[in-house]
Amino acid sequence: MRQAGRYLPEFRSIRKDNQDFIKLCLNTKLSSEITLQPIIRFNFDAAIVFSDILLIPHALGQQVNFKKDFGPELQKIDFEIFNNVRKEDFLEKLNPVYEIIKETKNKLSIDNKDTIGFVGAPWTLLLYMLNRKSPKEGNFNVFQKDRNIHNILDKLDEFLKIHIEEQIKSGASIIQIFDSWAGLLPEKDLEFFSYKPIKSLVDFIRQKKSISICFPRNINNYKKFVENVNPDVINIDYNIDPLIIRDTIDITVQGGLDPKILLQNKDIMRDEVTKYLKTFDKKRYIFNLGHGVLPNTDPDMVKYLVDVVRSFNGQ
Ligand code: 1CP
Repeated sequence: MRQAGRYLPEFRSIRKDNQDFIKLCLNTKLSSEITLQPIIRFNFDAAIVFSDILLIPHALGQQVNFKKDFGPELQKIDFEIFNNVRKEDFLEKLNPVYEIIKETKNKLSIDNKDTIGFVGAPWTLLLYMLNRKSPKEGNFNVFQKDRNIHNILDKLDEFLKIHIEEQIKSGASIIQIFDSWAGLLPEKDLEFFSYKPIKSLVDFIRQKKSISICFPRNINNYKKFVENVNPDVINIDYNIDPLIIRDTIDITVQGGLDPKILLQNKDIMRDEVTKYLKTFDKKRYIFNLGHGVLPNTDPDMVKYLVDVVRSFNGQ
């Protein structure tokens, strides 16, 4: 959940000198350093590789720019290029990501910590690729009938598997699948756009003897998602009541805490963190947030949060 994010001064300092975000993600030396920054500072149990879900459209020939105070901006898909991308060229473009994972794994294996690789879910990527900017302002329904949808989803399935396999080969022991915009789908479309394409990736990850964590942000029915997709771990968002999750879901649960809680004082934060830990005390639970750390978070609050989690004794 955005471990490096924008709240760490050591990240911001590198970012200031590297305005081109995609280029930074493909800079092995700097991205390896960024991946380890939060581990050095907080001693988290696992590191998520510093990269981005939008490197996939980039590697499929669609130009992506991250604009200051705006977010990602994508050029129109050129289907002449998109339909003819070769596996070798895709892997060559993304090779720095695999190098970052190898380097991270080498450094972390001494401490027995996992390296987490990740991909965006097909629906979330499709949305960015067709909407060409963040869908947070709405207006995404306009392309529900776009005739290219099947073609794009098929390509994403093929190339996301290539990307997942290479991350596993490079040393990622867990793959997290971010369906950040699953919550925008009406109930009737969840099966086609979210469950089915994610299940294909989850099955693939299992076949490769790795572990999958799914994050279908803001959906109403996590039980149905888990029944349909069958991932190893489900990461919940902060809008869902953890008690409902505890009582309806049997697989390992991760996350949930609202990142805004880290903007409160330490006492409030300790109570909220403890609420999650107590709720899942008798279950398999991985503490994490319900979405990324916010840019205006004080790193000391993250440090305190780790202390609270580590010292929890079930009382
Ligand atoms: O520690 C880390 O930072 C981990 C690496 C990581 C991950 C796992 C980054 C770096 N991005 C992601 C995933 C990601 N990227 C998601 C899924 C998780 C989520 O919902 O947050 C999404 C939707 C993106 C797309 C993206 N990347 C956006 C658009 C968000 C929106 O509102 O539509 C933006 C702004 C980014 C930039 C980005 N990616 C990562 C960082 C640290 C940043 C911020 C960079 C900066 O502004 O300096």
